Amino acid sequence: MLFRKGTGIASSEITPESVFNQHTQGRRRFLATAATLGAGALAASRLPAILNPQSTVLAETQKLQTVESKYTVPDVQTPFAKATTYNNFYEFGTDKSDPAQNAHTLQTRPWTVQVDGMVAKPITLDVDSIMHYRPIENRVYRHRCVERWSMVIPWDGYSLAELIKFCQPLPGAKYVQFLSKVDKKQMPELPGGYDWPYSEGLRMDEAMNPLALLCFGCYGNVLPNQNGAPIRVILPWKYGFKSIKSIVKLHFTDTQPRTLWNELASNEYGFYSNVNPNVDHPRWSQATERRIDAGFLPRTMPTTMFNGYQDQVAGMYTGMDLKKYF
Ligand SMILES: Nc1nc2c(c(=O)[nH]1)N[C@H]1C(S)=C(S)[C@@H](COP(=O)(O)O)O[C@H]1N2
Ligand SMILES: [Mo]
Repeated sequence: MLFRKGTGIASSEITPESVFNQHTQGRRRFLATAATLGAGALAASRLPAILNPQSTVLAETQKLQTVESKYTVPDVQTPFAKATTYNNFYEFGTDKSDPAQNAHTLQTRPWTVQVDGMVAKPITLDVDSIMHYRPIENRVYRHRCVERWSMVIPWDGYSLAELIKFCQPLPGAKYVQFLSKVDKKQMPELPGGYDWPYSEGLRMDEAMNPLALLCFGCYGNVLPNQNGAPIRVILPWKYGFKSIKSIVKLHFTDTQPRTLWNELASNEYGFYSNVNPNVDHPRWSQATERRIDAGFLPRTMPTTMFNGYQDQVAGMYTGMDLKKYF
């Protein structure tokens, strides 16, 4: 079976070899994927620039086996071609079109995620063992960038809470910090002026909320590099920058962790950054958004509180002044 319950990542000090031996199926799929990517690169070079890079050439072997999710919204979806060519992934350049052009240099295997800080047992996990730990749900989520555009994307993963429970944070752990990969060799466009690696953080109750998705794919396939392969989080009630890509570390702590954007401009990017039409960004209103979906032209629509996820998340913030804790 692809999906192992319970003990899936329990046996882990984890080298790629030992994981592949435990997860024969995963190993076969990985080898097949690696082979296909080589062929895909050739095919992609014959496609028009807008369809580049190889992520648009999706082979059967890159498909994820997913189950239905109760968290799906009914909105019209953003086409794959738009969700994979209009990205923010500054490690590969600051223009929206840069990641699709440049992120092919990211090496997504072997890949490990280090878990440390206030946990019962610090551990390093192989990304394939994490991916096979729980059934993968296909969740269509609203995705709202602080820059006022929004998309509706089917993401594939399972609740971050499952991994956190596995990690056994100590009772005193109040926050979890995430760090992205940084490697100048794989990221020749890495811009100066930022305190790399990309970092983000969540309060523990936010991280444990079932809407917080640990994400391995989109549109039923493994994540294209430009969307944060091989592992990222998706937090649909927060502005997009909280949804950190290409994660290599989870750090549990009792103090609010640093985050890249918060440190760079704390007046513009708060720690919480919940979608809130009533609290403007200092340089623009957040009351509306430009929805990029299947339509020929983007549509402007009102932004809703918590991006429309009030029922699931508002309770975590009762009594908090959301203008102060923006
Ligand atoms: N490591 C990393 N993660 C990141 C970013 C980034 O630049 N680097 N950009 C963020 C921002 S601003 C947004 S809007 C989303 C975009 O995700 P998408 O390109 O998959 O739509 O990723 C977030 N995660
Ligand atoms: Mo963003």
